[in-house]
Amino acid sequence: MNIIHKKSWSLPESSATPEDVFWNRRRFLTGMAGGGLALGAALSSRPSFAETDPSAHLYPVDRNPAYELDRPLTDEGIASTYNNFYEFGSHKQIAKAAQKLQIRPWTVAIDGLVDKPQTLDIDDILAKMPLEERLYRHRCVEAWSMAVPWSGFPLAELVKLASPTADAKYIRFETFKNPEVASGQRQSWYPWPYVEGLTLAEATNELAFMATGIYGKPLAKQFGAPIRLVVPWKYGFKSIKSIVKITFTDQRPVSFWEEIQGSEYGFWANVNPSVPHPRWPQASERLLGTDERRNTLLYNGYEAQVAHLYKGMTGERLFM
Ligand SMILES: Nc1nc2c(c(=O)[nH]1)N[C@H]1C(S)=C(S)[C@@H](COP(=O)(O)O)O[C@H]1N2
Ligand SMILES: [Mo]
Repeated sequence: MNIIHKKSWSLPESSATPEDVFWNRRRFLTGMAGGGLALGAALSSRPSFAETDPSAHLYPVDRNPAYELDRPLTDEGIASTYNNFYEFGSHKQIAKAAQKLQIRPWTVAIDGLVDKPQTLDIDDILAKMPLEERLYRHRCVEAWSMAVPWSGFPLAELVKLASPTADAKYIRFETFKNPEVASGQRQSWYPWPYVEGLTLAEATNELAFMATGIYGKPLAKQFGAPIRLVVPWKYGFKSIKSIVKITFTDQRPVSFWEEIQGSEYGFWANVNPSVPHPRWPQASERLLGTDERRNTLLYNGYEAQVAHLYKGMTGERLFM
């Protein structure tokens, strides 16, 4: 996403570590460390960032066949090296920097309008929740898209566990804040921490998903480990990464991008090809890792599941 306060020292995409240099360096180092025998193994596949994740044994999980794609899955190597995670830089090549994030211990606080505020350990969440795999499309407002196999559980399950009071109407999600680890958070003109929000009706829609894994493994850090939101009918910025706090509230949350530029990034941000964004026409999208463009679909193709949520809403900017 382009930022209004573009500073002269912010990196253009082209000046970041190129993917190939990055991977070659890793292979080289792996080969050195493991000696000659390890070199062959290191060359045969890209190393997984998730190698030491304590939840690795939980994956892969069974795929829920209800969610089908109309396009091939995006290549894992490509999706893992083209990320938006402004905490680690305002460009796409943040995968390496994101490895500094410590994902254990990790807790998620649940507070606000709930029967009993509580702080949950990520491994307790993983043990309690019914993990499944879902193939979803992902559409960034920058007009690129991907199709990936998430692992995780329905957000509705977490809402049930939280037991919101009758007054709760929205959920506010918050990402970690640690400028020592996340250099992007030293850029003080951004309103850290990253915040996002949903209505309770959206959060309990069947599509709203908490991802803890991807490609049959725990989430690599650049994808927002150890737990992130996935709301595939909305522009990608709604799918907040590395969540530490979930607050039930009767006030509509103001999200990170909305606070920066509310005229461009609203609360609803539902995908709609016929509502152009000031920076990007939204009629079509580039399929990440290919030369293909496709026409963008209303609600990113999830109209049947979510259109009813917005029936009769007037005076709301539903598509920005
Ligand atoms: N905390 C946090 N969450 C975030 C972002 C971010 O910068 N910080 N970027 C968002 C945007 S714009 C997109 S498109 C997706 C990208 O997810 P991916 O890198 O896993 O493809 O994450 C979203 N979640
Ligand atoms: Mo995005």
